[in-house]
Amino acid sequence: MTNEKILIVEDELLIARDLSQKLKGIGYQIVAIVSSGQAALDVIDKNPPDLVLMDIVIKGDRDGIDTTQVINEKFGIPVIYITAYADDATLDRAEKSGAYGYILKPFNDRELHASIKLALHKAQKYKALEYQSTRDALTTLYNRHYFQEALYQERLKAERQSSCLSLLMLDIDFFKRFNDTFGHDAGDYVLREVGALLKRLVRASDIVCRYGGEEMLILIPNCDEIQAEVIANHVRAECQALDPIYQDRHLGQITVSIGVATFPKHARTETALLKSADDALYRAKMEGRNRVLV
Ligand code: GH3
Ligand code: MG
Ligand code: MG
Ligand code: MG
Ligand code: MG
Repeated sequence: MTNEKILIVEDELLIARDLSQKLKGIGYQIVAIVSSGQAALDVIDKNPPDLVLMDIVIKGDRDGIDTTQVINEKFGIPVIYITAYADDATLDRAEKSGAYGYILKPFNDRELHASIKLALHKAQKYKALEYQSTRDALTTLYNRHYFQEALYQERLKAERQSSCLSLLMLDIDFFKRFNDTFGHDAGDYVLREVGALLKRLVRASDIVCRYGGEEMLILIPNCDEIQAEVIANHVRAECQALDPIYQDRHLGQITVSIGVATFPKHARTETALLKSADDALYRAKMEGRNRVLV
């Protein structure tokens, strides 16, 4: 049984009902039947389906292709067109909209079923690839590549909204000791534990990344340097409280040093912000580690 959720966008009620019956018969759940682009976006926002079947000529000022473009950009949910239109101009627009398929009415049941299965499979694969390409494999934190893009976007947003954006650069103190004393696997375990702790401590809008070997970044939107220093000290204290145990051995305390920098107070570009946090981290190390400096 499949049980994936499908949204039907179709302005001809008889066709929509017939389609809905067919799909239920094969084992899919129908999230809703709607007849306009706006209604489709509203449903997706509240109860995202796994797939959308999209008529091209529908009610409202957005047609199926424009709606698909929005779904593709904002939600990344696969869309298959169900339409009677196969003229060149329509096909050309459809091709550029990021859809996963194009089925002509009247439907052939087997073709419909096959297209849905292929699209769902492709979407799942795409999602897995997207996850892999944005994450660090050891800690599952975001990777450096993803972070660069996020930093750019968040800096633009902060500029637009005249808000602050804080960056915490964290480095585990004497990390080499864990490797040297307990082995590389124990060192890996420490990295995963610290990564998991950071994820637990931050809000959903914050971005945590593994920047290098034992260096991690936390990007906090709407946060000035005073709040950032408080958060950084909380992170530092929680790391120290971890007491990691690996293969029945206490690995000892983890302490970290953290450098803090805030946009726009300390720097106005991504590069300068990273440099400013790195400088503060360097000073924290020089002044004895296990501390936060701004
Ligand atoms: P400091 O307080 O100055 O930061 O000292 P440190 O020992 O933490 O710093 P250093 O940069 O000298 O050592 C970092 C070590 O991290 C060196 C490298 O072998 C190790 N490392 C980097 N990536 C990984 C990893 O993925 N797993 C493990 N186990 N070790 C790693
Ligand atoms: Mg129609
Ligand atoms: Mg180092
Ligand atoms: Mg270190
Ligand atoms: Mg380091």
